Amino acid sequence: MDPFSTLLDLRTGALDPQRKVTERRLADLDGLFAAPVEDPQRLAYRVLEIPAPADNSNLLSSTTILEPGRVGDEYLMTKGHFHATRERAEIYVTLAGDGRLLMATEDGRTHVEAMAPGTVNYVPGWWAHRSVNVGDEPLVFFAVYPGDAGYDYGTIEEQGFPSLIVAGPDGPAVVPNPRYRGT
Ligand code: PAN
Ligand code: ZN
Repeated sequence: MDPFSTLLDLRTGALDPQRKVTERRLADLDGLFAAPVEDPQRLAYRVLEIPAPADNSNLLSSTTILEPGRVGDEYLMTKGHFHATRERAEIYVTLAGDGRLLMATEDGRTHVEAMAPGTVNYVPGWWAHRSVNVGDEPLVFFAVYPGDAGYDYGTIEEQGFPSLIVAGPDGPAVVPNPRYRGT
């Protein structure tokens, strides 16, 4: 393939040219939140991808724009996933907003990192990852990952994350997930 460039707007995360776009509405996040979803058509997040061949010789990259808001006491968040090729790592660079990167291993360990403009989060292989918007503005981050990382959403759909990030009286709080079904 030939080299190419894309313009990344460092404030909004917009890509020019914009190629593949994935939209997730609350209806697509069915069962993610403990409380019922009242507005299923509401946009939760968009992923704008810079396509490349999905193999280990290439790097994929994308912007995620995660809207602010809550369902019950849980903040809007991404579905979250392990990489289908478990050992594949990833880098997140936050451009805007206030977030938390919730990570978990298959044996139930949790790790939370802050996401703020300029934060570079390193997600090692074997760690499931979910971003959570704890602020009042869109949370925008740019991600880079190996082309063959892939997505395993099923494990998280079945088991959930061991911990949740909820709105507490003093702001965002990490609490055990009572619905966690992992080991
Ligand atoms: C990110 C995520 C993106 C959306 O690009 O795919 O933030 O989150 P979900 O895929 O969990 O819905 C990434 O981690 N790619 O590997
Ligand atoms: Zn990932």
